[in-house]
Amino acid sequence: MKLFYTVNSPYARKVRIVALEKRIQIGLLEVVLADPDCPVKQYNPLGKVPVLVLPDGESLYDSRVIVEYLDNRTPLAHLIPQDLTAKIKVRRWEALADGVCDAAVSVMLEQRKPEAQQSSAHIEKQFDKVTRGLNVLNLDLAKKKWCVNEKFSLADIALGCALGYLDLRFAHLNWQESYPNLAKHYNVLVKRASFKQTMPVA
Ligand SMILES: N[C@@H](CCC(=O)N[C@@H](CS)C(=O)NCC(=O)O)C(=O)O
Repeated sequence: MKLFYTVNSPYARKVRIVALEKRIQIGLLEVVLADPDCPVKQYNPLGKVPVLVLPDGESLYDSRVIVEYLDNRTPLAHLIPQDLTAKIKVRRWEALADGVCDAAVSVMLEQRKPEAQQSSAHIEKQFDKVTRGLNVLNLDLAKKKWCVNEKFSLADIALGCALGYLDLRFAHLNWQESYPNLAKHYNVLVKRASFKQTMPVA
């Protein structure tokens, strides 16, 4: 199995952390999406990372499909609960954490445009999503040790990847100050080997 990824993609990081936590060996193929010869389009018509290519040549995307596939490859330490109620809770955390990333990525891309072409209305709308998302994540986490059912899961991984991405791209937001529950949880997550090994690179 090989994974097309970029070092700073929070979605690809989520997949890499799941593979590390589950001790599943995957070959990592770093790509540059802006490169006209970037091979990702051959495997994912949407041209996005992550893409997991299976030994039989089939390719899997997006990150949510890949993590479900990996989690079911081995019974070791399930990161997505088998019980439906718990599973839906975990996947909702993931949806919100990924959604915060979607909005943050959108701001980052807008801010990379020449200043005259940037839309401040677009940036404000996307930042509102980030803020509302963080608010809900912080309230839902409250003082709990883990996001769902007192057990480390994909919910914690997705949340950690979203927070790591905000640190990378928008350090000035200083989200740790406004969202103390998230800050405490993030400090625990970043001590895990899987998080350390996949830290984004400024
Ligand atoms: N929903 C997708 C999002 C993937 C995504 O947006 N990846 C970004 C990198 S962070 C990308 O490949 N962007 C290239 C593009 O949109 O053309 C997932 O969870 O895998």
